[in-house]
Amino acid sequence: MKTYNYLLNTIESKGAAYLVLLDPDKISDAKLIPFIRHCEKSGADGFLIGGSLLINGDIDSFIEKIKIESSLPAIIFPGSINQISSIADAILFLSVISGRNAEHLIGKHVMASPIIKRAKVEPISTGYILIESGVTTTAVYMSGSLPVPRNKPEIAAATALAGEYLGMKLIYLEAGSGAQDSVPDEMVRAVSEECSVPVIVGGGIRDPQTARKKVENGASVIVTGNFFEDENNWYLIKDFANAVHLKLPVEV
Ligand code: 1GP
Repeated sequence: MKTYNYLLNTIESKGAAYLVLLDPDKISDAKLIPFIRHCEKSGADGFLIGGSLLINGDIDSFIEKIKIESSLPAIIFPGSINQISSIADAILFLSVISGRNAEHLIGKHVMASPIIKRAKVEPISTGYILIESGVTTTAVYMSGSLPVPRNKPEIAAATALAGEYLGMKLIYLEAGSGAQDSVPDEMVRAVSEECSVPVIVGGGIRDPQTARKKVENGASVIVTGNFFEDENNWYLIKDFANAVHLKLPVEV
């Protein structure tokens, strides 16, 4: 529970947590170290690590490099069961509860659980809810399931509550990496009001104002990925962290 408690404490003390997604297929070795340093000194609260395919390299050495550079938690955000590593601090144990595909509700979990146990990596049970976002995202395609229509906040809220009642510790509202439209504020609010576990919001968040709006509507964790694949945007990490940390004075 160490990493989960760290997230809860961060949410409590800062108002919300800011996690940066690192996809091993999308960041070169040369950029990884400077990016990690930049994120840490700019106020990010941790890293999510994962990708839909993981074609390049192995996840152990990728996470090892992160752990050498940073004391922030490295949390696996798995795209498949080959993304489990004993070097990580935790793994989001994702169930795609917006879908009705048994493989992503329980099937993969049966195969992954013994590996996670042997790796001694902390599993954090997470209800993963895919939200329609204007285009077919990789997450929707790979999960083989339909996303929640973006104009149906009540369906997202009922789905999240079901996840909470099933014992999930986090709810992740996912518009999909590189989504055209982020999760609607109204939906973030409906879900946050309905559940008592922290709500993560990610996908298509490309500016600090949008991140702030999600937090003001009840999001407890904000995730960005795609936007920082362009090095020219790195200088904005601090602005994202400031926008997410509702309870902290703005750092310059
Ligand atoms: C994807 O929620 C994350 O799983 C981040 O999305 O890459 O669009 O920021 P972006």
